Amino acid sequence: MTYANILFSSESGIARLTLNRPDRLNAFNDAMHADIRDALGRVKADTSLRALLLTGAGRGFCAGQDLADRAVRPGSESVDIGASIERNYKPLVLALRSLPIPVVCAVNGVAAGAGANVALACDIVIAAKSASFIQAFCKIGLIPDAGGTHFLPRLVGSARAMGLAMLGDKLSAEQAAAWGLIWKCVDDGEFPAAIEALLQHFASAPTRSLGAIKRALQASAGNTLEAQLDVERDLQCEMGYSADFKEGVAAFGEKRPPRFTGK
Ligand code: T3D
Repeated sequence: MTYANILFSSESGIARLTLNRPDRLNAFNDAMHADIRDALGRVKADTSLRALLLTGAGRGFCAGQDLADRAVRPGSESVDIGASIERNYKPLVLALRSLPIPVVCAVNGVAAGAGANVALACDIVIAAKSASFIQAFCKIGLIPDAGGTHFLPRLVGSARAMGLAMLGDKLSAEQAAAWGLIWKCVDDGEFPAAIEALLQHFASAPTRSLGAIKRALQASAGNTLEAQLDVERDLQCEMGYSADFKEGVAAFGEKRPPRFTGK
C-alpha cells in the first residue's frame, strides 16, 4: 500500500509504519493523519499481525502538529484547534492504545509536541541516544495534548510531569529512560538492530497474552484494587482457553522453547 505521507508495510507478522515528511521533521498534517488512520485500520483488521512498529524517516521522529498549517498571527482570526484534536489526535491515540498487539515506538530523533505524546501512547518506547523529547506546547501557548496530561504524570510522577510541561525543556533520551518515561535508550549504532530484535521477539510471542497485558495495565490506571483483581480474573480466564497457554505449559514440561502461534 502506498501513501503520500507515511511508509507502510506488513510482512511476517510485523507491520511497519514510518512517518515520512522528513523535511518537516515528520510534523503531522491532516493528510498524514488520514494516511495513518487508514494504515492503522489495516493493522487492526489483519489478524495475522503480531507487532506494529512506529518510527520516523530522517533525523527526527516527529515535531508534532505542522505549524505551517496554523496561519495565526496576533490580530488574526482564531483557529478551532479543539476540532483538530477531535478529528486527528484523539482517534490516533485511542487507535494505538486499543490495538491488540504490541506497538513498538522507535524514537529515532527529536519527538516534540504531539510527536512526543504519540510516542508515549505506544506500548514499548525505545529511543536512540541522540533522540530527545520536548513538551513544546507551552512555548507556543498551548497545553500538552495527544494524551500528554494523562501519560506524563503516570510515567514520571507529577513533579517531573509539571516541570516538563511548564518549561518545555529538551529531555535527552538517556534522561527519559532514567526517569522511566520510556523503556530504553540505545546507542545510535545499535538502535536498528535493537529494534529489529524486539520486533522478531514479538513476532513469535504469545500475542493474545500481550494484548491482554496491555488491556489490564491500561485499565489499572483508573481502577481500585478490587476492580483490577476482577479485570485480572476475567482476562486470565480468557488466556486459560488460549492455544498459547497450552503450548507454553507443554513446552515448560518438555524443557523446550515454546512455539507460540499468537492464538
Ligand atoms: O493545532 C492543532 O492541531 C493542535 C495540536 C497541537 C499539537 C502540537 O504538536 S503543538 C506543538 C507543535 N510543535 C512544536 O511546537 C515544535 C516546533 N519545532 C521545534 O521546536 C523544532 O523544530 C525542534 C525542537 C522540534 C527541532 O529543532 P531543530 O533545530 O533540530 O530543527 P529545525 O531547524 O527547527 O526544524 C527543521 C525544519 O523542520 C525547519 O524547516 P526549514 O527551516 O528547514 O524549512 C522547521 O521549520 C521544520 N519544522 C520543525 N517543526 C515543525 C516544522 N515545520 C512545521 N511544523 C513543525 N511543528
